[in-house]
Amino acid sequence: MDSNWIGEERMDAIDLSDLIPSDLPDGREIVAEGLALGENVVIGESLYCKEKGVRSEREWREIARDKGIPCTCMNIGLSTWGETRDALQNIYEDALVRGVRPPDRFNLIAERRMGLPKDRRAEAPQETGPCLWNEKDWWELTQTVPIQPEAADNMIGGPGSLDNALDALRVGITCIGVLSQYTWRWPYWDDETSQVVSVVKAAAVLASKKNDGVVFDSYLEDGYPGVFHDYASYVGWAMLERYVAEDLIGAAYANSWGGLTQNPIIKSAVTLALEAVNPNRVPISFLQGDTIGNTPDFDANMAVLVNDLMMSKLTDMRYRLGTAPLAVPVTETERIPDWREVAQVQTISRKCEEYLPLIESYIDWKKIEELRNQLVVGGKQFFSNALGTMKKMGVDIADPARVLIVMKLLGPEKCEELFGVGDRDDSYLRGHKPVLETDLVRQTMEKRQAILESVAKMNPDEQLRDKKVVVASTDVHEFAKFLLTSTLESVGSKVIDFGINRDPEDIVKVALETDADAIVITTHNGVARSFGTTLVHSMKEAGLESSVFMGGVLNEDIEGSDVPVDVREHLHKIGIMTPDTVEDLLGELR
Ligand code: B12
Repeated sequence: MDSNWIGEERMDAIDLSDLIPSDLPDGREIVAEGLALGENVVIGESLYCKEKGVRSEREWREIARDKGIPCTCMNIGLSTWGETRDALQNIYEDALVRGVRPPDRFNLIAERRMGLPKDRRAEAPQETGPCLWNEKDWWELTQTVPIQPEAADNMIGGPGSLDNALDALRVGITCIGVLSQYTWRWPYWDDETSQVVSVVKAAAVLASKKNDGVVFDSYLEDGYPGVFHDYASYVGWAMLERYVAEDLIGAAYANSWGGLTQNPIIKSAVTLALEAVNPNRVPISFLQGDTIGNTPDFDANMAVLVNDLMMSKLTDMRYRLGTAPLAVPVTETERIPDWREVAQVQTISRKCEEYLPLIESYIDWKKIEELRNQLVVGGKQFFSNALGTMKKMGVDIADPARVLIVMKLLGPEKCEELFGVGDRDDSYLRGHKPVLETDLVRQTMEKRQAILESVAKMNPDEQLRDKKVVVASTDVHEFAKFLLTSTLESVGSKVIDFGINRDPEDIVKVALETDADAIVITTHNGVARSFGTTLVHSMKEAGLESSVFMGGVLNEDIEGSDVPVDVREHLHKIGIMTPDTVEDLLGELR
């Protein structure tokens, strides 16, 4: 065994304290500033809290938990806030007409620009989702219908975190996220220090309102867990986030998770493991429904939906978690769902509740608890590996800003390689045999195998060998990029993997530097048209003539449509090719 092993972990000469930017202020001072700022904030009253007679969503969840009242959640975010507001109204009225309880809460899936400081939003590239532009928009979040909002995507995590935390509290939103998104990069924003400072300060504002029931939420898969290979690492990561949010900043921290897991039994075990490392029992904000089991057959997706919902609800009921399962519309795999599609699955979700008492006592929970226990042991080990290593390497682990930035700059692969648990085994990508392999990684590896086999049958010829290809993702979605790079490598192309969250101008720079034959872009966030246009424009300016391919979700918000529309025709007009599959890409690359 070489001398670089720390416990079971290999350090490969990384010094974690070297990752800390020299301009990062003391995190404790940032917390003090945030706490002081929070003192002056008056929390508004939402229609939901008013109706329930509580001061915060958390207060109601604890009541619901004690009394066994099931809660539900939905994601919503159409092209503009106005359309989203009208959809909320429609969903609420639809539930009343159908005679089911309306949803308890919604996650506002705001557009990525909301993650930037207020004064930078108007000039930033538009993606899919609503932006809140003024005080009226914010107030309407809590005053349109008695469904409690979570200020979720792009609220806390980016450089605009502080602005959003203050606005959300003022209008009566008492659950605000998403801590894990601090690992994201926002378009044209590379100042890590100011981003982390804003997150820590916003978290401290929430900490100042902890006794009023305010909760700091984190949807785990938006951060590193979304690409971890082992569910034990999920649990360890959640412990790390909780350590920063609760122990170092003083906020009440909640997790939410679930979208990238298809197996309902595994989902139940992981949920219970997350609850077992939640000493203050802040209710898990929501359990996201499965988003990876769905296919283009929307009818078949009903089975995915109901299996997922039933097991989440049964787990919630049996263990009194006080969480809110989130029903995923059956069309979600293809597009942002409209209000009818959201209302449809909300009704199904409420109807499922009627079957819970009939089934619950027949389930062998012992097996699930055994799995939970293994994940808890693994998660605790991951947590202690991470903190122990940071401490040993001179990182001040009592400073929330330092702990966060080290974890961020380390990156998810290294993070799991170094701190991950499970027996050491180099035949696994991260160097450990996972305690429990994640569903998405398993699925992606199966897809990869299938593509590689079909490509091998195509007899890839000399023309593909030695082609220089830059591959990049415009956003956080990285599994397609992994499939693209591994397929291109398998046919001998020289791949320049430019990573995720890339701006068009930077891609052009790299293509020029490497004299690339082709640029291959994977994109999902509904920016395909503007991204492609800027890319082609930058290429022209730079005199670059590489061929360009795009794939993934090729749509964008267009005036007059409340959901993004297909933009392939436009891309073709400006010379961008859009092969349907990775195999087709090889054909067109030749
Ligand atoms: C996993 C996932 C995530 C994970 C990503 C984890 C990660 N580290 O990669 C998380 C939870 C972080 C996430 C976040 C978001 N997501 Co998401 N996500 C998905 C999901 C469920 C699966 C995508 C995936 O990885 N599939 C597996 C890969 C292997 O398949 P694939 O991407 O489809 O790629 C295949 C083909 O498309 C093709 N392909 C892909 N690219 C290319 C390129 C070329 C050149 C070629 C030839 C082929 C090709 O080849 C692949 C193999 O077959 C989809 C919904 C779905 N079920 O598809 C939504 C989805 C893509 N996400 C969506 C959105 C909106 C977001 C967010 C913006 C939401 C938000 N506001 O916060 C954020 C992104 C924020 C950011 N900073 O970028 C939307 C996009 C909607 C749209 N444009 O209409 C989708 C469709 C869900 C939805 N309906 O709302 N997401």
